[in-house]
Amino acid sequence: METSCLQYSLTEEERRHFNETGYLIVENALSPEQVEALTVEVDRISELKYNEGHDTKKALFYTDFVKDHQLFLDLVTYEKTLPKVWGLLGWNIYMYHTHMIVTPPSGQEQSDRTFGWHQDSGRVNMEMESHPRPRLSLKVAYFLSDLSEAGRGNFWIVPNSHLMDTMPLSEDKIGQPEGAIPVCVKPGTAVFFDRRLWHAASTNWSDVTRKVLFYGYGYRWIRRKDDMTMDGLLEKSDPIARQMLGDGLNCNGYYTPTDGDVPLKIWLEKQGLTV
Ligand SMILES: O=C(O)CCC(=O)C(=O)O
Repeated sequence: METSCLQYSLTEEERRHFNETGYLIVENALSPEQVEALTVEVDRISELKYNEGHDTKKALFYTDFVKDHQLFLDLVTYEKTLPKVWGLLGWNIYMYHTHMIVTPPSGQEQSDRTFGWHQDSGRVNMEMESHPRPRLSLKVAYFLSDLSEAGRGNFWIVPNSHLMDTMPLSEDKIGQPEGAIPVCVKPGTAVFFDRRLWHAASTNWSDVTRKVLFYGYGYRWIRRKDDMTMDGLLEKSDPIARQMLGDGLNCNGYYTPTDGDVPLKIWLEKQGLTV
């Protein structure tokens, strides 16, 4: 990690916004060149999946993509976003899950059918006894296609809903919850969201294919949510990237880390920072 990343540290205003609303939008997190190069790789992978028989009208949900290209690996410790992640969660973190979503035009008539509203982490929400539910993790979504208009399969959220354990939805499955909004952003925007924020994927009624990369970060004692392939990646990664990929000295170190488990902590200390 280069110290130049510290210019992108979480500001107090960003912390306040994230804590209060459950999300944070960072425009121009990726340059147009990065967006273009990442899009080439996303298109290559989508093409492979379509050739393997994936329905070209249905959203492609592809996990564990970091192994598929250096550009994806580079984003794991991206200087414009990782400092904000550790600013929110602290240093005992790793990347527990990634998924790429490509949402082609659905060809469907626009409708008001209720989307699939949820908080992340599945059974955690039923089995963890506390109110409000604990934050535990967040995702950074990098938008590669132009979602500045609604109706393009936008990511939908209910701002300020992250401390709510339930979300009232209509029984007839028509309409979205009160306060719900489509996140309308330009290519290159990164959207950080608390796992507890009520959110949903939506139908793409436009003729623009939606392309997004999601990187999930959480505490090191949380299990990974997909294969999170590390083979071949650890060898070419620096110590902080290895921590983010899930490396460590032993299992006890997930709970009670020693310095060798958490190079990020050591690096921050060297910079005179405690998070
Ligand atoms: O595709 C989307 O916009 C929603 C993604 C989502 O629900 C998730 O990451 O949990």
